[in-house]
Amino acid sequence: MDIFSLQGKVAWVTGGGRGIGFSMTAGLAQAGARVVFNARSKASVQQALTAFKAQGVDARGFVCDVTDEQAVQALVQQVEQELGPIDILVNNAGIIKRVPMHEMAAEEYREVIDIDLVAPFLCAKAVLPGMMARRAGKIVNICSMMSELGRETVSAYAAAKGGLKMLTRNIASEYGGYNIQCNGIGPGYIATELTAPLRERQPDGSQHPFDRFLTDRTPAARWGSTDDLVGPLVFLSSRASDFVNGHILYVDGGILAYIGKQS
Ligand code: NAP
Ligand code: GCO
Repeated sequence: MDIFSLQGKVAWVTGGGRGIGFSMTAGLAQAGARVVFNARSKASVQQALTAFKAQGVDARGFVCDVTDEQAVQALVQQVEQELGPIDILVNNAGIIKRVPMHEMAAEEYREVIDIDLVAPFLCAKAVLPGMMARRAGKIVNICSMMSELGRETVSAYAAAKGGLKMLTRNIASEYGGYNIQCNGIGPGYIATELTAPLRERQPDGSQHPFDRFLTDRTPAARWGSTDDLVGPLVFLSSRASDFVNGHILYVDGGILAYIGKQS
């Protein structure tokens, strides 16, 4: 079953220094890829390299803010000179701001859109020419439950992730003829820094209301772990998915299929 092997491939995971991106970077390496990641500071890159080394993962790290088109282009050029063509791009870098929309500043809204929706466009635009020339490539965009559902306080994030779903489908439509597959992964609720505020214990030591709500709303009755995303990503990065294009693979423990437990 070497159709799942990534041997000899070069993979770039944006924001791969921690959280979901860290596990995905390690998972792609374990599947045989040479892996590259970026973070916004040298300290973050160094911290991640130390953690990767401790796990026996030989990763290359770059300081790059994915909203900076020149920096993105420079990263791709350097990687392609030093390691060879980028075969797999994982648009993972992302932020969230939880603010009631009527109280959200325009600058806050724009920052979320810039990182979660404009940056995936910039990174895909940077790798597409090489993929087109080679007539092969994999782009995986990390979407969200909020690509399908709304909830209070996450208007900017839901707009960005809804847009990312359609950007995924449009890249698939526009570049499928070059044997480039662009798909999305829609994680459910995953235990990382980004969702830590939704799990932290209340002052009286009780469970966070959202934590209880979420586990009741998930057939698997648990939060996802970053490792739950590795298998789906290896699939969408490998030959095994060469005829899968424009698909959003939800890895959510069944949330989107479930009306929720009667309380
Ligand atoms: P996280 O732990 O906060 O990590 C976010 C990563 O994105 C960090 O590595 C961060 O790097 C990087 N990043 C943010 N802005 C950046 C920028 N402008 N330039 C470069 N890197 C940037 O979040 P996470 O939970 O792993 O989320 C990763 C992705 O999964 C996001 O797209 C998120 O929307 C999505 N997602 C998360 C969940 C969940 O439940 N956790 C569910 C669905 C989707 P720095 O070190 O530079 O800050
Ligand atoms: C939130 C959470 C979610 C998750 C994820 C769900 O505040 O609702 O942060 O948005 O991060 O995107 O798939």
